[in-house]
Amino acid sequence: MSRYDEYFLMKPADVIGYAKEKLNVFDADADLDCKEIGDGNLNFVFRVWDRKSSKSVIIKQAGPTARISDAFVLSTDRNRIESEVLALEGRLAPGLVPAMYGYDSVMSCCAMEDLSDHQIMRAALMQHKKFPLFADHITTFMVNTLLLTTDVVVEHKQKKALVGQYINPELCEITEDLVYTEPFNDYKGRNDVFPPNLEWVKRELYGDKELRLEAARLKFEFMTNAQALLHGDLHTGSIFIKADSTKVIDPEFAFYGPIGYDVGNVVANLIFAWANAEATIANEAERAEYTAWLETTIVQVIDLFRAKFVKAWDEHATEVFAREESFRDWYLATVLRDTAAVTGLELCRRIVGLAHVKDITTIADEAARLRAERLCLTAAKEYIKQRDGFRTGADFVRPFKGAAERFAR
Ligand code: SR1
Ligand code: MG
Repeated sequence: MSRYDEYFLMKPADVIGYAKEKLNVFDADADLDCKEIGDGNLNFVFRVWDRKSSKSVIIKQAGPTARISDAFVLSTDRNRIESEVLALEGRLAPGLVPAMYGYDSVMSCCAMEDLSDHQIMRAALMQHKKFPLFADHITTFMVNTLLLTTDVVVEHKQKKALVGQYINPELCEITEDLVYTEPFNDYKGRNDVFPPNLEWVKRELYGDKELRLEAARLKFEFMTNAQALLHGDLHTGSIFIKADSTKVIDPEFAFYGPIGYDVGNVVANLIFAWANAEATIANEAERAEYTAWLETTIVQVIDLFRAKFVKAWDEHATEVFAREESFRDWYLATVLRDTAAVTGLELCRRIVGLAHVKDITTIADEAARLRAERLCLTAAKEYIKQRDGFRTGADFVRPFKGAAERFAR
């Protein structure tokens, strides 16, 4: 009998015992310490380290409700999904996710590589750090994990089995509500709008009938287009980074959905970094340099994604129609259309919805925050409504730069 034979929510002392008993990571005489370091909305993340050696490990445990609010009652099966998807992503995109050491279905926890030498990307961008390799790394991650799990590449019965393996109803419901519905009607009354912006949001989002209709269409595409195995929450808080390394973490929202959901999340969160830099860097030359780097990065994310997608398609496609003239280009155009739409949805939901981003909430000056929010939301509407017109990286930069010009500083 072990005290870990029945599920309970662990505290740091329990995690030390767990690491000693269940993991094959530390020496028998290890002197372990542990700290809870999670800052996400759902789970508990523990770092365990040996004071005697340099060994350390991360243990992530799922609780029965979301950390952000007990109102979200969630199956702890999300930890299985996260563990299995991280292992699969590690095979499809080697070096771009943490190494997995194991998954425990009783304790709903998993053990993985400690990435303490990296930094959460959102925090690094808010410190105005540049990562010249990021666009290359993240586009390899996206093309390999997304295109290589579609019907274009995977045998269709096997792909349907994967769809079943990664059915993720509760976490999908969170996205359906928080991303695709509430920003446009606040129907659950849980939006959290910056008070000085409330009337503007009511008019420009809730009051825009055309926008609501587009959100409804996109919501139904999200729920029914089982295109690829998504990460499902690919924002800059789900990425650990350092100069020469990018590691994607936290795929607990994974399920089979539209590819553009992941790509759009990356683009939108780079735009949040841009809006933060634009609002907070006082020195004009520094501001221009850093925002220009972010713009270049967005251009590269889209253009490298396109180029790698085409190359991987030509190398790996097995579907009989994959080489039908123009089919590949039509398919990629639909992915870029969805990417534009999700860029807009993510911009909206992080500003008016329940789950915010620090890039915006930490802008201390009220007028500057108001302007940052409005320029993001104005661009968001263009990404959603004009989504058919987005093809190149340059297309993706135009809406927020244009909106910034329209709102005087
Ligand atoms: C209730 S969870 C709120 C948000 O946190 C996660 O990271 C996802 O982005 C989700 O939408
Ligand atoms: Mg997360």
